[in-house]
Amino acid sequence: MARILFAVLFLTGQTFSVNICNDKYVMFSRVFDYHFVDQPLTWTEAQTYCRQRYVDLATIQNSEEIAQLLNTLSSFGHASEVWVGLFYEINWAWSDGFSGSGADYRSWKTSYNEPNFASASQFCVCSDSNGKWWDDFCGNHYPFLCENGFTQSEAEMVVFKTLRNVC
Ligand SMILES: [Ca+2]
Repeated sequence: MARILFAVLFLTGQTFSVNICNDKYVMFSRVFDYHFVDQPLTWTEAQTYCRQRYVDLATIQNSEEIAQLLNTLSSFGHASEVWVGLFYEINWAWSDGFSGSGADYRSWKTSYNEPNFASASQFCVCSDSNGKWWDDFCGNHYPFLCENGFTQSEAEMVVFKTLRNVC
């Protein structure tokens, strides 16, 4: 069982570690794909939609996932902005709570001086069809990108349940 799980988790390149039986296990996390939802909603409404039907709004942790995002959007012929899971609340954070390797990856649209917290009230993040991000008003309505699969915490729980009888 554990071997199968590790094989599945190995499909991504990102790691996290868990401590079980006084041993430290380095795990591969976040097996997922993106789902484009062509329905303009506020960021919070989009978050609720993704959590009800998939896992959460999309987390993006490296340039390969930017490429995956762009492939998803182009496959739908979508060439404008979408909400992703990044938001600001004291610090930047991902909607799914992901905090592992790559959680601090950013693809800001620096040519527009983003993020600029315009009007001191832009706390939710859009990506354009080139994979560049900016902060925007959370109450704006945009299509959005959900993710489906294991989040880090879910993967940790599966690994823990799999290994705890080994001790
Ligand atoms: Ca902005």
